[in-house]
Amino acid sequence: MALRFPAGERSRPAREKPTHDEMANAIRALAMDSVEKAKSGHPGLPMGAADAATVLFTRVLKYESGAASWPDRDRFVLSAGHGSMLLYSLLYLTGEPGMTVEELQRFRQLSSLTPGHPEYRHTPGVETTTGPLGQGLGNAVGMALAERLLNAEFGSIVDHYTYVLDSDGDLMEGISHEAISLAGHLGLSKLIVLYDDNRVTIDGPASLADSNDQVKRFQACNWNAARVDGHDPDAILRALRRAQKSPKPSLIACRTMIGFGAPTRAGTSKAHGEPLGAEEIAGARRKLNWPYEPFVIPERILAAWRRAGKRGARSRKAWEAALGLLPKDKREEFERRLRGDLPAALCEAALAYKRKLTPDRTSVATRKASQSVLEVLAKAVPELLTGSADLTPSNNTKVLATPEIAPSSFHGRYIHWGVREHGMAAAINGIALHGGFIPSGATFLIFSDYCRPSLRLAALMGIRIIQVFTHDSIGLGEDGPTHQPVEHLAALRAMPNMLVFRPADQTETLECWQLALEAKTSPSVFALTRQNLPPVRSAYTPENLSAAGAYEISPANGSPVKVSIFASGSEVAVALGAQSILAESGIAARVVSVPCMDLFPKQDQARRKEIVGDAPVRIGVEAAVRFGWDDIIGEDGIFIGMTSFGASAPYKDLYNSFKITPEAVAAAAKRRCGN
Ligand SMILES: Cc1ncc(C[n+]2csc(CCOP(=O)(O)OP(=O)(O)O)c2C)c(N)n1
Repeated sequence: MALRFPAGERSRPAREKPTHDEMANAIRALAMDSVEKAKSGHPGLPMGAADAATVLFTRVLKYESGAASWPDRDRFVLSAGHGSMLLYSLLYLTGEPGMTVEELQRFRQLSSLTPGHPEYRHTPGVETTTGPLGQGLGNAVGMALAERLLNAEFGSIVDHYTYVLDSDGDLMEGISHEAISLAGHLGLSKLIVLYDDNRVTIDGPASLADSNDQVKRFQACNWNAARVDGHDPDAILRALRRAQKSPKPSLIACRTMIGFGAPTRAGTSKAHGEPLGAEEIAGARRKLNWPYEPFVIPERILAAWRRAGKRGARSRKAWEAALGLLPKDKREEFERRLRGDLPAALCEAALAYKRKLTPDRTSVATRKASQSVLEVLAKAVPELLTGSADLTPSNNTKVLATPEIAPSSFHGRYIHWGVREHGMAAAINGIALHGGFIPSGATFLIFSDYCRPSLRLAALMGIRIIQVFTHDSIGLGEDGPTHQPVEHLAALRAMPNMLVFRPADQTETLECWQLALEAKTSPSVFALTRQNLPPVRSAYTPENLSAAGAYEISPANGSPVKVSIFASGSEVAVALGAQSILAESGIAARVVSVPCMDLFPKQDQARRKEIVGDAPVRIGVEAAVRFGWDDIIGEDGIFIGMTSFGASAPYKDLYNSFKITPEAVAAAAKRRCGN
C-alpha cells in the first residue's frame, strides 16, 4: 500500500516545527499499531496520557537518550505498567539506542525489548519493573527519598526530580496510600505524580467501585495537588512548573480520555486492554489527522522527538564537569556507591568481629546478634540504610551508625517507615533502583506477607535489598498463632532469586549478613529469632561456612554414620541435642546447619553430595512446614516441624507441645534405625 501523506506533507520543510498534537499523536499511533500487531496489549492509556507524556518528555524531564544510567537524570516511573507502549513509544521517539521500530513491531514477543509490561534491566530506559498496580508509585517514593539522602550526603551533584505516571487502578490499590502518606510525611518535594485521571478501569467507569476525591485525598496527606485538563499542553506545563517549586510532593490530576482519538471506544473500558481493530484504528487516524502508515513517523516529527531526546545533553555535560570538580576522595566514594561495590573495609571489619565472637558462650537471640553485627557493618558500609515498620525495639535494626532521618531532614540512615510494610518494601526497592544505597527494612516474619508483592519484584528485578524479619517461628511464644509464621519460610524460599537466611547463632548471623551485602543481584531476607539461642559454632574459621547454604556443623562421633540431621536457625541447637542423645544410645549422627536453603542448590554436585552425606536416615528439623525440605532429606526423610498453626504460650511449652525437641528428633531417628 502506498504511503498517504496529508495535504502539503511532502512539500513541508523538514525542519518545520511539528505541533504538540502531532508529537503526541506519534505516541498514539505507535501504541495502537503495536497493540494491533501483537494482537494484545493496552492502547487506551498511552493514547489518553500522550499529551501529558509529550509535555513531560519534550519540555520538562532532565534526561538524555543514550545516557540511561546518568546518575542525576530525572526518574520517570510508569506505575501503570500495562500502558507499556507509552514508555516504549517514548524511548523509540526520543532515540534510546536499541529501541527501534522493529522492537515496537515485536511488542510482547519472545526476547524483544518490548515485553508486555516494562522490565527493569531488560530494556534500557526502564527505571523499574511495573505492572502490579501501585508498586511503581511505591518505588518512586523510594527513588525520591534516595535522591534527598544522597543530596544531603554529596551535595548538589545529586539534584533531580522523580516523576510518576499513575492510573485510577494504581490509586485504588492499598499500597498507594502507604506510599502517598510516607511521601507527604517526609516532605519529598521533588516527587511529582501525573495522574491519568481518565475515570475508567477494566470493569467500566471507575465510579463502579470508587468515589474518592483524589485531589482532596492527596492534600490530606500533605501533598500539593491540582487538577488540569490532561489534553491541554499549556495547562500541564504550568502545573508541572508549579509542582517543581512546591515544598511538598505534588499530584497533578490530568483529566484525560482513555483511548483519545478512537472514534467509538475512547472514554470507555473497551479502549483499555485489547487491540482496537482495523476499523477503529482507521477511524482514529482520521480523527487525529494522522494519515501515515502503521509505524511510520514522518521525518519532521521524528526529528523533533529526537531533538527532545538530546535536550538534556548540556545538563549532563555540566553535571560531569561538576563531578570532576569534587574532591578526589569524595568523587571516588560517590562513584563507588553508584557502582554498588562494597567498601574495602568491610571484609576486615567482619573478620575482626568474627574473631572476637569465638569462643562464643553467650546465648543470644539472632535478632540481637543481627543488631551487634549491624553495629560493626554499618560503620564499615556507609551505604547501608536500616529501618523498621514501627518495630524498632523488636527488630533491633537501629544502631549507632544509622542516625534517624526526619521530615525534610535527610542527614541520616535510619528510616521509621511507620506501620506500612508494603509501602516500606516498595520504597526500599526504589532506593535500590535509584542507586547509591543498600537499603534494608524490617518487620515480623509473619508480616512478610504484607511485603510480598514488592519482594517478588525485587527478586524479579535482581536488586540488592535486605529485609530483616524477626520473630520467625512459634519461638516468639505468647503472641500466638496470628504472629507465628509457619509457611513463610517455604513461601519465601519458593521465590526464584530470593535468598532466605536463617542463621543459628551470632557467627552465622555475621556470615549471612556478609552474604546478603555481597549479593549484588539478589534480594535477601533474614528470619531471626525473638528467643535466645545457645551458640553452635565454637571454632573460628576465616572461611564463610554459610556461603554453601548448608555445611556440616557437627560431625558424627563414631561410625558407621547412621543419621544425618539437617536444621536451620533455632532448630540447629535442637539437632545438636538429638545428636548427643543418639550418641548415648550408640547411634552415630552428624548435624548439618542449613542457614540458606537457596544457596545450597548452587553448589556443584560433589559438594552437595558431601554435605548431604550418605547416612541411611535423614531428618530435617525446622519449626515450620516441611514444604521444600524434601530436596535435602528426600521423600522418605523424616521431618520434625509444624503441620498446623501455632498457639499462644511460652515458647518452651510450644516446642514441647509441638514435639520439636531433641528427644522427639532422637526418638524418630531411633525408630527409623530400628532401635
Ligand atoms: C495489583 C494488580 N491488580 C490487578 C491488575 C490487573 N489490571 C491491570 S490494569 C487494571 C485497571 C485498569 O484501570 P486503570 O488503572 O485506570 O488503567 P486504564 O484503564 O486507565 O488503562 C487492572 C485491574 C494489575 N495489573 N495489578
